[in-house]
Amino acid sequence: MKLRRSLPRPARYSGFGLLRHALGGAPWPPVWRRHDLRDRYDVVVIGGGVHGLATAYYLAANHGVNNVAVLERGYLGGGASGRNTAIIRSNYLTPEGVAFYHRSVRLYESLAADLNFNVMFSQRGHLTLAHTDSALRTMRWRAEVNKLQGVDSSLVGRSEIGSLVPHLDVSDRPRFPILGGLWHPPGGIVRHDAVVWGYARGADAAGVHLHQDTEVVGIDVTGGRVQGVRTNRGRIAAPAVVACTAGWASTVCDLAGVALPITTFPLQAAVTEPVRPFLDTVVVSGTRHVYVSQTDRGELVFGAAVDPFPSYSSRGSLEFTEGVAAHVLELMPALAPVRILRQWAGLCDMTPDFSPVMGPTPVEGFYVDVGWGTYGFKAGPVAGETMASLVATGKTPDLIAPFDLARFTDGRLVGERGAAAVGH
Ligand code: PYC
Repeated sequence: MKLRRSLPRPARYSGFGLLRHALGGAPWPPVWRRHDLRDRYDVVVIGGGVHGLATAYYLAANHGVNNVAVLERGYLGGGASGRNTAIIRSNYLTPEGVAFYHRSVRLYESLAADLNFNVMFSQRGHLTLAHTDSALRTMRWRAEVNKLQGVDSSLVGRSEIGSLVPHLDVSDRPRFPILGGLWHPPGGIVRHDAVVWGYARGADAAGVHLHQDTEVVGIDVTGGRVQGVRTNRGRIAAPAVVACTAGWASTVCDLAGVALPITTFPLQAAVTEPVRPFLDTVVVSGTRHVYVSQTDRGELVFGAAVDPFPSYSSRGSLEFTEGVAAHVLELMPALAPVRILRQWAGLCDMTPDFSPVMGPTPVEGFYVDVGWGTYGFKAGPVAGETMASLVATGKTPDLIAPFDLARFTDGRLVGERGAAAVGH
Protein backbone atom coordinates (compact mmCIF):
# COMPACT_ATOMS: atom_id res chain seq x y z
CA MET A 1 0.00 0.00 0.00
CA LYS A 2 2.82 2.37 0.91
CA LEU A 3 4.48 1.67 -2.43
CA ARG A 4 1.24 2.17 -4.28
CA ARG A 5 0.88 5.68 -2.90
CA SER A 6 4.35 6.61 -4.11
CA LEU A 7 3.64 5.53 -7.71
CA PRO A 8 3.85 8.26 -10.34
CA ARG A 9 0.33 9.19 -11.42
CA PRO A 10 -0.61 9.18 -15.09
CA ALA A 11 -1.78 12.52 -16.55
CA ARG A 12 -5.07 13.77 -15.13
CA TYR A 13 -7.32 16.02 -17.18
CA SER A 14 -9.38 18.92 -15.93
CA GLY A 15 -12.68 19.65 -17.70
CA PHE A 16 -10.96 22.47 -19.54
CA GLY A 17 -8.08 20.22 -20.60
CA LEU A 18 -10.55 17.73 -22.06
CA LEU A 19 -12.28 20.49 -24.02
CA ARG A 20 -8.97 21.80 -25.31
CA HIS A 21 -8.04 18.36 -26.64
CA ALA A 22 -11.51 17.66 -28.01
CA LEU A 23 -12.11 20.99 -29.77
CA GLY A 24 -8.78 22.72 -30.03
CA GLY A 25 -6.87 20.03 -31.90
CA ALA A 26 -4.19 19.77 -29.18
CA PRO A 27 -2.58 16.34 -29.59
CA TRP A 28 -3.44 13.76 -26.95
CA PRO A 29 -0.36 12.54 -25.12
CA PRO A 30 0.19 8.82 -25.74
CA VAL A 31 -1.30 6.58 -23.06
CA TRP A 32 1.89 4.51 -22.93
CA ARG A 33 5.38 5.05 -24.30
CA ARG A 34 7.57 3.10 -26.69
CA HIS A 35 10.91 1.82 -25.40
CA ASP A 36 13.91 0.03 -26.81
CA LEU A 37 14.01 -3.58 -25.77
CA ARG A 38 16.42 -4.02 -22.86
CA ASP A 39 18.57 -7.12 -22.94
CA ARG A 40 17.62 -7.88 -19.34
CA TYR A 41 14.51 -7.41 -17.19
CA ASP A 42 13.70 -8.66 -13.70
CA VAL A 43 10.40 -10.03 -14.95
CA VAL A 44 9.16 -10.76 -18.47
CA VAL A 45 5.41 -11.09 -18.87
CA ILE A 46 4.26 -12.83 -22.05
CA GLY A 47 0.90 -11.48 -23.22
CA GLY A 48 -0.34 -7.88 -23.33
CA GLY A 49 -3.94 -8.53 -22.42
CA VAL A 50 -5.66 -7.66 -19.19
CA HIS A 51 -3.92 -10.47 -17.25
CA GLY A 52 -0.41 -9.60 -18.39
CA LEU A 53 -0.92 -5.85 -17.94
CA ALA A 54 -2.53 -6.29 -14.52
CA THR A 55 0.32 -8.55 -13.42
CA ALA A 56 2.87 -5.94 -14.50
CA TYR A 57 0.88 -3.12 -12.92
CA TYR A 58 0.57 -4.84 -9.53
CA LEU A 59 4.23 -5.90 -9.60
CA ALA A 60 5.09 -2.21 -9.75
CA ALA A 61 2.23 -0.82 -7.67
CA ASN A 62 2.15 -3.36 -4.84
CA HIS A 63 5.73 -4.66 -4.77
CA GLY A 64 7.92 -1.93 -6.23
CA VAL A 65 9.15 -4.26 -9.01
CA ASN A 66 9.16 -2.18 -12.17
CA ASN A 67 12.04 -3.50 -14.27
CA VAL A 68 9.34 -5.46 -16.06
CA ALA A 69 8.61 -6.03 -19.76
CA VAL A 70 5.22 -6.99 -21.14
CA LEU A 71 5.65 -8.66 -24.53
CA GLU A 72 2.70 -8.68 -26.89
CA ARG A 73 2.98 -10.13 -30.36
CA GLY A 74 0.13 -7.98 -31.71
CA TYR A 75 -1.36 -4.90 -30.05
CA LEU A 76 -2.29 -4.48 -26.40
CA GLY A 77 -5.69 -5.99 -25.69
CA GLY A 78 -5.98 -7.46 -29.19
CA GLY A 79 -6.38 -11.08 -28.08
CA ALA A 80 -9.00 -12.51 -25.75
CA SER A 81 -9.18 -9.17 -23.87
CA GLY A 82 -10.73 -7.64 -26.98
CA ARG A 83 -12.83 -10.68 -27.86
CA ASN A 84 -15.12 -11.34 -24.95
CA THR A 85 -18.49 -10.19 -23.69
CA ALA A 86 -17.10 -8.28 -20.68
CA ILE A 87 -19.30 -9.97 -18.09
CA ILE A 88 -18.20 -9.65 -14.46
CA ARG A 89 -19.59 -11.88 -11.68
CA SER A 90 -18.59 -14.06 -8.76
CA ASN A 91 -21.55 -16.48 -8.50
CA TYR A 92 -19.48 -19.62 -9.01
CA LEU A 93 -20.09 -23.12 -7.71
CA THR A 94 -16.95 -24.10 -5.81
CA PRO A 95 -15.77 -22.31 -2.65
CA GLU A 96 -12.38 -21.85 -4.35
CA GLY A 97 -13.94 -20.24 -7.42
CA VAL A 98 -16.30 -18.01 -5.45
CA ALA A 99 -13.53 -16.63 -3.20
CA PHE A 100 -11.29 -15.94 -6.18
CA TYR A 101 -13.85 -14.17 -8.36
CA HIS A 102 -15.27 -12.31 -5.35
CA ARG A 103 -11.90 -10.64 -4.91
CA SER A 104 -11.92 -9.76 -8.61
CA VAL A 105 -15.33 -8.09 -8.35
CA ARG A 106 -14.03 -6.11 -5.36
CA LEU A 107 -11.02 -4.97 -7.39
CA TYR A 108 -13.26 -4.02 -10.32
CA GLU A 109 -15.36 -1.92 -7.93
CA SER A 110 -12.41 0.33 -7.10
CA LEU A 111 -10.55 0.00 -10.40
CA ALA A 112 -11.59 3.32 -11.93
CA ALA A 113 -10.39 5.14 -8.80
CA ASP A 114 -7.22 3.03 -8.48
CA LEU A 115 -6.23 3.61 -12.11
CA ASN A 116 -7.72 7.11 -12.44
CA PHE A 117 -9.39 5.82 -15.60
CA ASN A 118 -13.09 5.33 -16.18
CA VAL A 119 -13.52 1.60 -16.84
CA MET A 120 -17.32 1.95 -16.95
CA PHE A 121 -18.04 -0.88 -14.56
CA SER A 122 -21.82 -1.20 -14.37
CA GLN A 123 -23.05 -3.48 -11.57
CA ARG A 124 -26.45 -3.95 -13.10
CA GLY A 125 -27.05 -7.47 -11.79
CA HIS A 126 -26.58 -10.87 -13.39
CA LEU A 127 -29.49 -13.28 -13.86
CA THR A 128 -28.96 -16.94 -14.77
CA LEU A 129 -32.16 -18.62 -15.91
CA ALA A 130 -33.18 -22.17 -15.01
CA HIS A 131 -35.38 -24.04 -17.47
CA THR A 132 -35.13 -27.47 -15.82
CA ASP A 133 -35.36 -28.91 -12.31
CA SER A 134 -31.72 -29.93 -12.38
CA ALA A 135 -30.64 -26.40 -13.34
CA LEU A 136 -32.71 -25.06 -10.43
CA ARG A 137 -30.99 -27.51 -8.08
CA THR A 138 -27.53 -26.34 -9.21
CA MET A 139 -28.58 -22.71 -8.76
CA ARG A 140 -29.81 -23.34 -5.24
CA TRP A 141 -26.44 -24.97 -4.55
CA ARG A 142 -24.57 -22.00 -6.04
CA ALA A 143 -26.68 -19.53 -4.06
CA GLU A 144 -25.84 -21.30 -0.79
CA VAL A 145 -22.10 -21.56 -1.56
CA ASN A 146 -22.13 -17.87 -2.57
CA LYS A 147 -23.91 -16.73 0.59
CA LEU A 148 -21.47 -18.64 2.80
CA GLN A 149 -18.69 -16.53 1.29
CA GLY A 150 -20.57 -13.26 1.61
CA VAL A 151 -21.48 -13.09 -2.09
CA ASP A 152 -24.94 -11.70 -2.84
CA SER A 153 -26.84 -14.41 -4.79
CA SER A 154 -30.29 -15.83 -4.36
CA LEU A 155 -32.83 -18.00 -6.08
CA VAL A 156 -35.72 -16.09 -7.65
CA GLY A 157 -39.02 -17.28 -9.09
CA ARG A 158 -40.76 -16.54 -12.34
CA SER A 159 -42.72 -13.49 -11.23
CA GLU A 160 -39.63 -11.81 -9.79
CA ILE A 161 -37.80 -12.57 -13.03
CA GLY A 162 -40.67 -10.98 -14.95
CA SER A 163 -40.23 -7.77 -12.96
CA LEU A 164 -36.43 -7.80 -13.19
CA VAL A 165 -36.47 -8.23 -16.98
CA PRO A 166 -39.90 -7.27 -18.37
CA HIS A 167 -38.97 -8.32 -21.94
CA LEU A 168 -38.33 -11.95 -21.00
CA ASP A 169 -41.04 -14.41 -21.97
CA VAL A 170 -41.89 -15.95 -18.60
CA SER A 171 -45.00 -17.72 -19.92
CA ASP A 172 -45.43 -21.43 -20.59
CA ARG A 173 -45.25 -20.79 -24.35
CA PRO A 174 -41.52 -21.50 -24.97
CA ARG A 175 -40.27 -25.01 -25.51
CA PHE A 176 -38.21 -24.65 -22.32
CA PRO A 177 -40.21 -22.34 -20.03
CA ILE A 178 -38.31 -20.36 -17.41
CA LEU A 179 -38.75 -22.01 -14.00
CA GLY A 180 -36.61 -19.72 -11.87
CA GLY A 181 -33.17 -18.20 -11.76
CA LEU A 182 -30.07 -17.22 -9.84
CA TRP A 183 -30.03 -13.47 -9.17
CA HIS A 184 -26.61 -11.96 -8.48
CA PRO A 185 -26.85 -8.16 -7.98
CA PRO A 186 -23.08 -7.38 -7.91
CA GLY A 187 -22.58 -8.87 -11.39
CA GLY A 188 -22.51 -6.68 -14.47
CA ILE A 189 -20.45 -5.53 -17.41
CA VAL A 190 -17.35 -3.41 -17.86
CA ARG A 191 -15.80 -1.59 -20.83
CA HIS A 192 -13.13 -4.11 -21.76
CA ASP A 193 -10.85 -1.77 -23.74
CA ALA A 194 -10.87 0.71 -20.90
CA VAL A 195 -9.68 -1.96 -18.46
CA VAL A 196 -6.79 -2.80 -20.80
CA TRP A 197 -5.88 0.85 -21.40
CA GLY A 198 -6.19 1.73 -17.72
CA TYR A 199 -3.82 -1.03 -16.64
CA ALA A 200 -1.46 -0.23 -19.53
CA ARG A 201 -1.35 3.44 -18.58
CA GLY A 202 -0.83 2.64 -14.90
CA ALA A 203 1.94 0.13 -15.65
CA ASP A 204 3.66 2.53 -18.05
CA ALA A 205 3.54 5.36 -15.52
CA ALA A 206 5.14 3.05 -12.96
CA GLY A 207 8.08 2.33 -15.29
CA VAL A 208 7.01 -0.96 -16.89
CA HIS A 209 8.01 -1.37 -20.57
CA LEU A 210 5.14 -2.36 -22.84
CA HIS A 211 6.40 -3.89 -26.09
CA GLN A 212 3.86 -4.45 -28.87
CA ASP A 213 4.68 -6.39 -32.06
CA THR A 214 7.07 -8.45 -29.99
CA GLU A 215 6.58 -12.18 -30.35
CA VAL A 216 8.18 -14.73 -28.06
CA VAL A 217 9.64 -17.46 -30.26
CA GLY A 218 11.62 -19.33 -27.62
CA ILE A 219 11.99 -19.69 -23.85
CA ASP A 220 15.48 -20.52 -22.61
CA VAL A 221 15.70 -23.06 -19.82
CA THR A 222 18.98 -24.41 -18.41
CA GLY A 223 19.27 -26.92 -15.59
CA GLY A 224 15.52 -26.72 -14.90
CA ARG A 225 15.62 -22.91 -14.49
CA VAL A 226 14.31 -20.25 -16.84
CA GLN A 227 17.01 -17.96 -18.24
CA GLY A 228 14.96 -15.65 -20.44
CA VAL A 229 13.09 -15.48 -23.72
CA ARG A 230 13.90 -15.15 -27.39
CA THR A 231 11.77 -12.75 -29.39
CA ASN A 232 11.49 -11.55 -32.98
CA ARG A 233 13.37 -8.45 -31.74
CA GLY A 234 16.15 -10.19 -29.86
CA ARG A 235 16.94 -12.11 -26.71
CA ILE A 236 16.00 -10.97 -23.20
CA ALA A 237 17.55 -12.42 -20.07
CA ALA A 238 15.14 -12.67 -17.12
CA PRO A 239 15.08 -14.67 -13.88
CA ALA A 240 11.26 -14.71 -13.93
CA VAL A 241 8.96 -15.26 -16.90
CA VAL A 242 5.17 -15.27 -16.56
CA ALA A 243 2.94 -16.69 -19.30
CA CYS A 244 -0.31 -14.70 -19.34
CA THR A 245 -1.64 -15.76 -22.71
CA ALA A 246 -5.11 -16.84 -23.69
CA GLY A 247 -5.75 -18.92 -26.77
CA TRP A 248 -2.11 -19.89 -27.24
CA ALA A 249 -1.17 -20.95 -23.74
CA SER A 250 -0.26 -24.52 -24.65
CA THR A 251 1.97 -23.48 -27.56
CA VAL A 252 3.70 -20.76 -25.50
CA CYS A 253 4.27 -23.05 -22.50
CA ASP A 254 5.51 -25.76 -24.83
CA LEU A 255 8.46 -23.43 -25.59
CA ALA A 256 9.55 -23.95 -21.98
CA GLY A 257 8.82 -27.69 -22.12
CA VAL A 258 5.78 -27.32 -19.84
CA ALA A 259 2.81 -29.41 -20.98
CA LEU A 260 -0.67 -28.17 -20.12
CA PRO A 261 -3.98 -30.06 -20.05
CA ILE A 262 -5.59 -27.51 -22.35
CA THR A 263 -7.67 -27.77 -25.50
CA THR A 264 -8.43 -24.58 -27.42
CA PHE A 265 -11.92 -23.82 -28.76
CA PRO A 266 -13.34 -20.69 -30.41
CA LEU A 267 -16.24 -18.92 -28.74
CA GLN A 268 -18.39 -16.68 -30.90
CA ALA A 269 -20.28 -13.55 -29.97
CA ALA A 270 -22.26 -10.90 -31.83
CA VAL A 271 -23.56 -7.40 -31.41
CA THR A 272 -26.73 -5.78 -32.76
CA GLU A 273 -27.53 -2.31 -33.95
CA PRO A 274 -28.16 0.08 -31.04
CA VAL A 275 -31.68 0.20 -29.63
CA ARG A 276 -33.17 2.27 -26.80
CA PRO A 277 -32.00 1.15 -23.37
CA PHE A 278 -34.39 -1.53 -22.10
CA LEU A 279 -32.19 -4.22 -20.58
CA ASP A 280 -30.40 -3.28 -17.39
CA THR A 281 -29.34 -6.77 -16.29
CA VAL A 282 -27.13 -9.45 -17.78
CA VAL A 283 -29.28 -12.44 -18.73
CA VAL A 284 -27.81 -15.93 -19.14
CA SER A 285 -29.48 -19.15 -20.17
CA GLY A 286 -27.44 -22.34 -20.01
CA THR A 287 -30.19 -24.45 -21.53
CA ARG A 288 -30.48 -22.03 -24.43
CA HIS A 289 -26.67 -21.64 -24.69
CA VAL A 290 -26.92 -17.88 -24.77
CA TYR A 291 -26.28 -14.69 -22.77
CA VAL A 292 -27.45 -11.16 -23.50
CA SER A 293 -26.55 -7.72 -22.21
CA GLN A 294 -27.02 -4.17 -23.46
CA THR A 295 -24.08 -1.80 -23.71
CA ASP A 296 -24.14 1.87 -22.82
CA ARG A 297 -24.33 2.57 -26.56
CA GLY A 298 -27.55 0.55 -26.77
CA GLU A 299 -26.15 -2.43 -28.67
CA LEU A 300 -27.18 -5.89 -27.55
CA VAL A 301 -24.26 -8.24 -27.01
CA PHE A 302 -25.01 -11.92 -27.56
CA GLY A 303 -22.68 -14.78 -26.70
CA ALA A 304 -22.93 -18.53 -26.89
CA ALA A 305 -21.15 -21.68 -25.77
CA VAL A 306 -17.81 -22.57 -27.31
CA ASP A 307 -17.84 -24.06 -30.82
CA PRO A 308 -18.20 -27.85 -30.75
CA PHE A 309 -14.70 -28.60 -32.07
CA PRO A 310 -11.18 -27.43 -31.12
CA SER A 311 -9.65 -24.83 -33.42
CA TYR A 312 -7.51 -21.70 -33.48
CA SER A 313 -9.82 -20.00 -35.96
CA SER A 314 -11.37 -16.70 -34.95
CA ARG A 315 -13.77 -16.48 -37.90
CA GLY A 316 -17.50 -16.20 -37.39
CA SER A 317 -19.99 -18.76 -38.74
CA LEU A 318 -23.55 -18.49 -40.02
CA GLU A 319 -24.46 -21.51 -37.90
CA PHE A 320 -23.64 -19.48 -34.78
CA THR A 321 -25.63 -16.45 -35.91
CA GLU A 322 -28.70 -18.53 -36.70
CA GLY A 323 -28.45 -20.42 -33.43
CA VAL A 324 -27.91 -17.39 -31.22
CA ALA A 325 -30.76 -15.47 -32.92
CA ALA A 326 -33.18 -18.38 -32.46
CA HIS A 327 -32.23 -18.77 -28.79
CA VAL A 328 -32.48 -15.06 -28.02
CA LEU A 329 -35.89 -14.86 -29.67
CA GLU A 330 -37.17 -17.73 -27.54
CA LEU A 331 -36.23 -15.67 -24.50
CA MET A 332 -37.21 -12.21 -25.79
CA PRO A 333 -39.56 -12.43 -28.80
CA ALA A 334 -39.80 -8.63 -29.02
CA LEU A 335 -36.23 -8.52 -30.39
CA ALA A 336 -37.27 -10.02 -33.74
CA PRO A 337 -36.83 -6.75 -35.74
CA VAL A 338 -33.37 -5.98 -34.30
CA ARG A 339 -30.51 -6.55 -36.74
CA ILE A 340 -27.15 -8.12 -35.93
CA LEU A 341 -24.33 -5.77 -36.92
CA ARG A 342 -21.20 -7.82 -36.48
CA GLN A 343 -19.79 -10.93 -34.88
CA TRP A 344 -16.43 -12.17 -33.69
CA ALA A 345 -14.75 -15.14 -32.06
CA GLY A 346 -12.24 -15.42 -29.26
CA LEU A 347 -10.06 -18.40 -28.38
CA CYS A 348 -10.75 -20.25 -25.16
CA ASP A 349 -8.15 -22.47 -23.51
CA MET A 350 -10.33 -25.05 -21.80
CA THR A 351 -9.06 -27.19 -18.91
CA PRO A 352 -10.70 -30.46 -17.82
CA ASP A 353 -12.24 -28.92 -14.67
CA PHE A 354 -13.18 -25.49 -16.09
CA SER A 355 -10.83 -23.72 -13.68
CA PRO A 356 -7.63 -21.85 -14.59
CA VAL A 357 -4.03 -22.96 -14.15
CA MET A 358 -2.07 -20.50 -12.01
CA GLY A 359 1.22 -20.66 -10.20
CA PRO A 360 4.76 -22.01 -10.48
CA THR A 361 5.68 -24.77 -12.94
CA PRO A 362 8.30 -27.52 -12.85
CA VAL A 363 10.63 -24.98 -14.55
CA GLU A 364 11.98 -22.73 -11.80
CA GLY A 365 11.19 -19.07 -12.45
CA PHE A 366 8.58 -19.88 -15.11
CA TYR A 367 5.03 -19.12 -13.95
CA VAL A 368 1.68 -19.63 -15.62
CA ASP A 369 -1.57 -17.70 -15.53
CA VAL A 370 -3.43 -19.62 -18.21
CA GLY A 371 -6.34 -21.97 -18.94
CA TRP A 372 -8.82 -19.13 -18.84
CA GLY A 373 -11.52 -20.87 -20.86
CA THR A 374 -14.55 -18.60 -21.07
CA TYR A 375 -13.96 -16.82 -17.76
CA GLY A 376 -10.71 -14.91 -18.17
CA PHE A 377 -11.73 -11.30 -18.53
CA LYS A 378 -13.59 -11.15 -15.25
CA ALA A 379 -10.51 -12.53 -13.46
CA GLY A 380 -8.01 -10.01 -14.83
CA PRO A 381 -7.57 -7.88 -11.70
CA VAL A 382 -7.35 -10.74 -9.18
CA ALA A 383 -5.12 -12.76 -11.49
CA GLY A 384 -2.78 -9.78 -11.82
CA GLU A 385 -2.77 -9.10 -8.09
CA THR A 386 -2.08 -12.71 -7.08
CA MET A 387 0.45 -13.48 -9.83
CA ALA A 388 2.36 -10.31 -8.97
CA SER A 389 2.42 -11.36 -5.33
CA LEU A 390 3.65 -14.85 -6.23
CA VAL A 391 6.43 -13.58 -8.49
CA ALA A 392 7.53 -10.84 -6.07
CA THR A 393 7.45 -12.88 -2.85
CA GLY A 394 7.89 -16.48 -4.03
CA LYS A 395 4.83 -17.45 -1.97
CA THR A 396 1.66 -18.72 -3.61
CA PRO A 397 -1.33 -16.65 -2.38
CA ASP A 398 -4.07 -18.77 -0.78
CA LEU A 399 -6.58 -17.56 -3.36
CA ILE A 400 -4.75 -19.28 -6.23
CA ALA A 401 -3.23 -22.29 -4.44
CA PRO A 402 -6.14 -24.55 -5.54
CA PHE A 403 -5.48 -23.73 -9.21
CA ASP A 404 -1.94 -25.12 -9.39
CA LEU A 405 -0.80 -27.24 -12.31
CA ALA A 406 -0.05 -30.24 -10.06
CA ARG A 407 -3.76 -30.71 -9.32
CA PHE A 408 -4.16 -32.55 -12.62
CA THR A 409 -1.64 -35.20 -11.59
CA ASP A 410 -2.60 -35.25 -7.89
CA GLY A 411 -6.34 -35.56 -8.57
CA ARG A 412 -7.45 -32.31 -6.85
CA LEU A 413 -9.67 -30.88 -9.56
CA VAL A 414 -11.74 -27.75 -8.90
CA GLY A 415 -14.89 -28.73 -10.83
CA GLU A 416 -16.43 -25.45 -11.96
CA ARG A 417 -18.33 -26.72 -14.98
CA GLY A 418 -21.73 -26.09 -13.40
CA ALA A 419 -21.10 -22.34 -13.16
CA ALA A 420 -18.25 -21.51 -15.52
CA ALA A 421 -20.33 -20.39 -18.46
CA VAL A 422 -23.11 -21.75 -20.62
CA GLY A 423 -23.78 -25.11 -22.08
CA HIS A 424 -20.29 -26.58 -22.39
O1 PYC B 1 -18.48 -16.90 -17.36
O2 PYC B 1 -19.79 -15.17 -17.28
C1 PYC B 1 -19.16 -16.00 -17.90
C2 PYC B 1 -19.11 -15.92 -19.37
C3 PYC B 1 -19.73 -15.04 -20.14
C4 PYC B 1 -19.38 -15.32 -21.42
C5 PYC B 1 -18.56 -16.38 -21.42
N1 PYC B 1 -18.40 -16.73 -20.14
